[in-house]
Amino acid sequence: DFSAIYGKDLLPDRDGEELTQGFLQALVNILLAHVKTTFDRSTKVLDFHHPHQLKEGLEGFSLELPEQPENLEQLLVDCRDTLKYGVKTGHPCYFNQLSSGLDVVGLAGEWVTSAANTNMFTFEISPVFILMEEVLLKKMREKVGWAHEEGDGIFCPGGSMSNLYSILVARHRYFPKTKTQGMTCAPRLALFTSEHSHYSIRKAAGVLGIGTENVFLVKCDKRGKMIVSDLESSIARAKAGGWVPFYVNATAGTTVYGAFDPLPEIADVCERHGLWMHVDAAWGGGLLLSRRHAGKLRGIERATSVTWNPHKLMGVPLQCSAILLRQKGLLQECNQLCAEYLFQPDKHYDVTYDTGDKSIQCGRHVDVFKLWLMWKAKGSEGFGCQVNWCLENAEYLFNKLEKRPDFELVCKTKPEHSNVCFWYLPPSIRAMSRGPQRNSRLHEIAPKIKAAMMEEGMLLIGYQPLGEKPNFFRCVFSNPATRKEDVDFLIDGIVRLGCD
Ligand code: ABU
Repeated sequence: DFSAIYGKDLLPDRDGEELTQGFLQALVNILLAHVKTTFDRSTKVLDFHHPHQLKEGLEGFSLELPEQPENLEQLLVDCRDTLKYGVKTGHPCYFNQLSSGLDVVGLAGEWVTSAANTNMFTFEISPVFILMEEVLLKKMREKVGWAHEEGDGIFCPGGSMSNLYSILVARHRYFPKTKTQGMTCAPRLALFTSEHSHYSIRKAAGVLGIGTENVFLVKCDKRGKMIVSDLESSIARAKAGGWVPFYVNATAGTTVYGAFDPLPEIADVCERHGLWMHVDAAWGGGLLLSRRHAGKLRGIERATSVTWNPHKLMGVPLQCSAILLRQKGLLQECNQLCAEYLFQPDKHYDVTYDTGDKSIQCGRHVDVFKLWLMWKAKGSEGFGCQVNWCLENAEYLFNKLEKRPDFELVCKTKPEHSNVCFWYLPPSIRAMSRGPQRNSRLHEIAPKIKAAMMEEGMLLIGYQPLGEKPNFFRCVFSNPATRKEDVDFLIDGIVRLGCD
């Protein structure tokens, strides 16, 4: 019982050792219970409460901060309740986001990282983690197909940041004076990305002062793949209009459809026009570890930079994202500012390992250890099997839905990734003929089912509209805990909640 014990009684308090051990063991018990229930199919994915309900406080769980310290018993209750009212993203029936699952070794890695509580800016304070980052970046570049080049890269907070790095470094490569003089010394730059690509490309153009209006959105075919002839004509249109094209983003695994852009053809275009070719493989990068599926990224080896998120398909705990560069030195040159208080050149060790100045951040979280530990635990082969399993689940769902009259697939062809997009058609919709009226009714179905799903809590799946298409469900598989029985449960759940 910790009701008479306070934070000040723990280490470094002189007599705090035993209490610290007791408190942390009690916490570990809470965490273990969370891990166990995460994989328990009879438990809910979420215990939904509206924001105002959580803010008002629930059964002794208050978000308000006190003036006086609270005892450790209360803190343990708060830890338990924080997990209770959160979402179990590792639950086998959590299909909501590209990142899901709860890898136990990855979790152990995260705990070790938190206990180490250090920063990635210098070798001086992160000797082991800095070298692990080097090892991981090299391994990932090898998987991309750059084994024989020196290359570079950095782990950063998420795919959007990785994509931002790619544009920043590309601009530096062609217009290095922008580092010191800003956009006044650059022409009107144009960059190209498909209409199905991630919004982070446009966001980065805004952040970097290039401007979102200078991002040309290239058309996609009905499977969501970039149409290369439209890329060619967009480049020609930009040049004719006075823009200077410098960068093309190709996507390997689009966010909604999971489509792969035709990388070899895009590489040909980039070569012909002397453009930087980036591949956003945030979602698709994991396929490089699968012998069965790696061929879907053929052509990635011709890219100049690659975004790859191990926290997505590889199931590494959030967050873990890398930007990989084919050419060494550019990242440093682009971002280095040599702050004397951190990056002293006269340290007694090889200061090229003070890699923090390559980053646009100062402080940088250690995101590498959990990935390194998981790679040790699984090997590349194990990651490959995990990826295959996720794609088998997607194929199972696709095959089931294809045969059912109460569901309609958005893409009729077998999924290349683990995304399966579909509409549920309740009887009232099935009775309607196709057209705008049916579409506007159909648009309301997925949000209604999702609302009921959240209130009930047994499943979670996302939906969105896309272009002219009314709201449809997107099921994504990245959780190795998910089995065929969970896919069946998903289908039955949607029918149960949506049938009119
Ligand atoms: N790029 C963020 C992924 C969003 C999602 O999980 O759908």
